[in-house]
Amino acid sequence: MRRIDLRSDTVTLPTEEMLEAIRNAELGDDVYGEDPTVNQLEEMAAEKMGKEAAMLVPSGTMANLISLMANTRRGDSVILGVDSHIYRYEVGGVSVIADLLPILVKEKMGFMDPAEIEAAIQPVDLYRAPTTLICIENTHNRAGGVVITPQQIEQIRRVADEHNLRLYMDGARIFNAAVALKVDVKEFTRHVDNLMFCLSKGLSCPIGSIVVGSREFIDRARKIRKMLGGGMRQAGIIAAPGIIALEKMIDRLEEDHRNARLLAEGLAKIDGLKVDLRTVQTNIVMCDVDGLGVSAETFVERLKARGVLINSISSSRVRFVTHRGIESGDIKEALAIIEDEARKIRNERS
Ligand code: TLP
Repeated sequence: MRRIDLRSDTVTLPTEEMLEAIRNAELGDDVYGEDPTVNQLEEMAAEKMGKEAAMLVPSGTMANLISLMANTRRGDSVILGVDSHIYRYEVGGVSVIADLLPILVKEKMGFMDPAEIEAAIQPVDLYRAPTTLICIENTHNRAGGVVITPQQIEQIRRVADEHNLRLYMDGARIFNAAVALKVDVKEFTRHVDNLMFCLSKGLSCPIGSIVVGSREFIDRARKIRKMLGGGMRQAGIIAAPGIIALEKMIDRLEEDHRNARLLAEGLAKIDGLKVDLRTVQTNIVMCDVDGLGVSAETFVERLKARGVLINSISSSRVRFVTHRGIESGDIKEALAIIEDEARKIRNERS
């Protein structure tokens, strides 16, 4: 049976050109700062983001953890979205390893209201864990890949400045945001102190994320990366496909967005499924299956048996992600299977 894998853009495989670049990469020991390919990628990333320096790490989770630690001191409090990846899917590293107290703010369409952020900031007194950092996520995964616009970030920046806080962006999919709004990625990055983005999602690299910020911040981050065991040696084999990703893989994200739209519009027409089309701005589609009378887990299993792979993200919601390797033909095929399976479920239940 053919598989149509819509679980995540993390399932993308490297291109032939990437594999070739890995084979030919010039290598050195990156713990000594001597891997020329890593150095080239880090310089490119810093430049692209309009920041002084950058550092390659194995994963987005490690990038977030290191950034939390490099931006704060143990015992500080940090403002996080209640639906943020850092809070929900990173095994509590923010508390367990970074020793930070999360202060949660609800997002609406992925965006935390600046007034609510302001209200959440802990006053400086004898009793409170001082708030020193605000984290935003862009695009926002659980909100359905929605874009937090440069104007929205600017509003949060104002609150950060007024209270002398740092602003960090989990930009795992920041290029999806830039492509969706057709603006330079610096429009987003210029309002934050530092950020991370992932090479291993829509950009199709096998491994890797990059932390970007001021030279001082990255120096601190390097030390923390070493402490966490993330210092890598001939990491040029990871960096080589990263260079290709930054040069060639960004513009094609547009195609993933078109496919997500096609999928979302198709799903919205199926009886029992609900999609909020306003949230479909990039490569993620959230879909409510409540109307079918089955749980999201059951729906996922039923589709898996037909070769369509997706993830459930709550008891009633499932997530579809488009990526390189999924063509519009695959979307149409998946929609036909989903429609058929939804009809069967409805019949069984009537
Ligand atoms: N997200 C993964 C899963 O962990 C849910 C996915 O399939 O979407 N920030 C954001 C916004 C992310 O979506 C992810 C990965 C990460 C950080 C962590 O990156 P990795 O998986 O490289 O540790």
